[in-house]
Amino acid sequence: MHFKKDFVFGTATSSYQIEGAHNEGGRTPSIWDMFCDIDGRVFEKHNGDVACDHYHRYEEDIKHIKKLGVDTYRFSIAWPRIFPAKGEYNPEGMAFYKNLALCLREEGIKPAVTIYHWDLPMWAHEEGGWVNRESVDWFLDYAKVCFEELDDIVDSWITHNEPWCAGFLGYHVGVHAPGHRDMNEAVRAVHHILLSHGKAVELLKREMTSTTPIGITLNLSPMYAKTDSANDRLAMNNADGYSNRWFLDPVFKGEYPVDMMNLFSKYVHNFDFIQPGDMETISTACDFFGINFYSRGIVEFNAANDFLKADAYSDYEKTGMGWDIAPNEFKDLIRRLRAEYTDLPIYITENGAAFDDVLENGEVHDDNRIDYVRQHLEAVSDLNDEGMNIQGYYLWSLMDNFEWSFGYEKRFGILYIDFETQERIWKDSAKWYAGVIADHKAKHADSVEA
Ligand code: IFM
Repeated sequence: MHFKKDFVFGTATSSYQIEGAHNEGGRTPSIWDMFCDIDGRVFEKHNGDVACDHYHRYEEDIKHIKKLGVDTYRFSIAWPRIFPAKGEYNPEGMAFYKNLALCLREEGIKPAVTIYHWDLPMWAHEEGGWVNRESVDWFLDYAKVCFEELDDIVDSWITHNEPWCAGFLGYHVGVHAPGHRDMNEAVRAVHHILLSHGKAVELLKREMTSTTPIGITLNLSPMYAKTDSANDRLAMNNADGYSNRWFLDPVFKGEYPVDMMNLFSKYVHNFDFIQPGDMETISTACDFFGINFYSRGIVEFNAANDFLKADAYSDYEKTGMGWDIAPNEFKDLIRRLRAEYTDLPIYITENGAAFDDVLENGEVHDDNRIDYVRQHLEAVSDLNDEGMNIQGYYLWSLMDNFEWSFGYEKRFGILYIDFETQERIWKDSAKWYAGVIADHKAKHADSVEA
């Protein structure tokens, strides 16, 4: 594999998954604190109260990031640290992220900042959360103060991480906070999340005339039909609509896919929450497009399912999450995005894998993770040879962390966390990734060409 000189290597985390300090610095609870507290929602009732204690150990963590040699580090801001109550700005919360960004910069690491990675403040949830259109204004107040305070020390902004999870997993499937199971709510929540994205882009670029690049990150899974039958192809189309097109079409084409509106209309009796001008706002031009890729989907027809689809058996090798390892399908996805949606520079804002790591004599030999990342980096390299313009890659994740409803049971990190002692231990994958980056830099050290 080979990359142009200015290709950026990074690693990523998110606030609730690593910070801990749940009741310090003025922070109030988010929907995830509430969700973790409900019996049966999160593996062994784990929560983010302490997590990786990154809030107190961020300086140590930056040393690890520096040692990896990455160009950039992606983290998210916890909304309840910034607005612990409605309309109440908390400078102490902002100070944490300012320090973090400044320390990263001092080490020559570019901060890539996600504004929303799922920790909605409880005060917002109590007023209807994302289902309430006012959430767009609350988000804008929050984004505005982030831009005002941090724009000069941030290298790129991501408005939202994976609206599919925040919207559909949170309000339709119910396996993420707030744990609702209501399609009507989910479709409205997604709309308001996307609208808040568009408005934040307008705010930064038009009103504040900032030149800092801004984009959105979608998690996308290419879908395949189990067989070529008309039924399975229908299932594939619906799965693709639910996971991918419901987000891609509004962001890049300014419209929701009509076939999916039709399908959703069994639960969503009117679409009057889509107000004049909304779709133009949602499709406001961004500077880049962030993609989180983990796996593909393979589906078959199932008449008993609301959307006429069900996951089908696949004989692919799997990660510890049971997800198919599918670098070729990742290539299909990127080619399709280029053909059907956008010419924007692409960043892979997350890619990585959980495996059942074993810590033995202070070492973790995670060859499976190395293979996974290598295969996807090779795919990026091949795609760029085809002219796909992928400008960077963020490995998920810097360290083992709170994997949402799976708690600490699933480990995605390249640093192993001993959650008893908070010791950070380099897995083989971290050493390998550092080597890939060092080789890349050495290769380009003297070259002037891109
Ligand atoms: O841990 C998550 C992350 O928060 C969002 N993208 C997927 C990761 C792995 O499930």
